Amino acid sequence: MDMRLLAIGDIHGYLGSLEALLSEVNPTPQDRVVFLGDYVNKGPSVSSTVDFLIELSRHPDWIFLRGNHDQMMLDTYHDLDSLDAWECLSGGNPLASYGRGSTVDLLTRVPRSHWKFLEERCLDFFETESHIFVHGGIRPSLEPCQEEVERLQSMVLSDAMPHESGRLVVCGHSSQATGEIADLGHTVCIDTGIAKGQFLTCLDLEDFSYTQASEKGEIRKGQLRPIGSSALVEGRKGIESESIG
Ligand SMILES: [Mn+2]
Repeated sequence: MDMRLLAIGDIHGYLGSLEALLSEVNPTPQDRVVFLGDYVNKGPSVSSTVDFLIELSRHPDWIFLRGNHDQMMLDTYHDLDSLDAWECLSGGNPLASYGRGSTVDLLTRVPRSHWKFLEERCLDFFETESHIFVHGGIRPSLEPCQEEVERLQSMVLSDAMPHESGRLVVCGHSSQATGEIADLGHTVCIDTGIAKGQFLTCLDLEDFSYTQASEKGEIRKGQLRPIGSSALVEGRKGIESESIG
């Protein structure tokens, strides 16, 4: 089998869904897997999710992006001024899976390996000749390395425009309450709302097949675009048809 290019959406501490998804997709070390970020907050198993991701990060070519929730956790670690905003964003005690106590107390219980993973192993973006991977979004005229980190992490899908490079932008962050992938032609959002009772998604960017797992580990599969679609050509078609008028 050829190497696959796979993207996985916002996990938010739903380890069971991630395990179910990976056992179905069964990525090999030859596949390139891009995790789009937001590993923490909301879900039941944040701590064990990060442990699991650290294990996966031994694959040297697998990519882990840093989402805005992951960034808030790091920000709070470095400066407690971010605490209120982080707790508000998480909708509760974001570190409940690390033990009992206040968020401030639990910050000291987060293993060093978790901070190291979030800080050093995670990236703000990843790009190929045909794709740009970000957690949130990117402005159309900027290369990813030129874009502000805050925008890469937090831009919303409703602000997405066709990237001037013609590359397909693959993002998470803007959770789709329907559980369906949002395909704008030029941008594909695969945050399919696992934290809202929907699905965690893995999209294969070579053939546009996808696999989803629910919180209970139920699997469903589908085809986002016809087999044989090219990211670059389809993206450009999208740009032409959308820029009219
Ligand atoms: Mn996010």
